[in-house]
Amino acid sequence: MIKNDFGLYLIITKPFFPYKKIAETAVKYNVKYLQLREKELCDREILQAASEIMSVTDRTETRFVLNDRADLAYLCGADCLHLGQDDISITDAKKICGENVCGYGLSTHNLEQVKEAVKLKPDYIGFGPIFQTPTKKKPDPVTGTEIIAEAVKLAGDVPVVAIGGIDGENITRVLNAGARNVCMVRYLMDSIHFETRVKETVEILNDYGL
Ligand code: TZP
Ligand code: MG
Repeated sequence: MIKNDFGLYLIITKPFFPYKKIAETAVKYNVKYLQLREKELCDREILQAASEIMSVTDRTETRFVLNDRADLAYLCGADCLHLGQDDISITDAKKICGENVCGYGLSTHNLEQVKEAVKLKPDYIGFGPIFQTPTKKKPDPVTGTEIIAEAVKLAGDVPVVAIGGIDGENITRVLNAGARNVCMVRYLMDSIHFETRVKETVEILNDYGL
């Protein structure tokens, strides 16, 4: 089975450091996806943040992903758009974004949703919350680590990004359970040790062949 796994997926939410610094670090460590997920910013602030991030990621291997908003993704020329189960469908998003946005990611929270999501051929799917998380306002039930391998199997060649409550302590449990791509929001964003933590996480992923 061909897999397109990539290791670390970065989501920017209320970062301790400026957006530009986060983007520079993502590019430095060759992070494939860098998502802007700011639920409390107004539209203009999101576009401003997107522009700051893309001034760094443009013409690099790091793809800029905008969360939730097809209209803003079209306007800023994001590389990808990330949609949740309650957002508009990929089909509708494509009507808004046209050729301006090349890739789509989808959130899933259980195995049934994974099965449905892969039919839409997204670039990757998010799967979780693996552990409890305060980052999401109304989180879905925790999946635990036991069903990660099944989610990965069901997804076939679509990369699965494990998300939710993952940190430097429990990441190896997630990887040992079969995850090949991980996202940690608070652990990385809400810390003065952001760059060190990215570096250490990338080293752990490297140890797993990622
Ligand atoms: N989707 C499922 S859990 C989650 C999202 C966006 C938030 C994960 O944040 P953290 O801080 O890594 O628990
Ligand atoms: Mg959403």
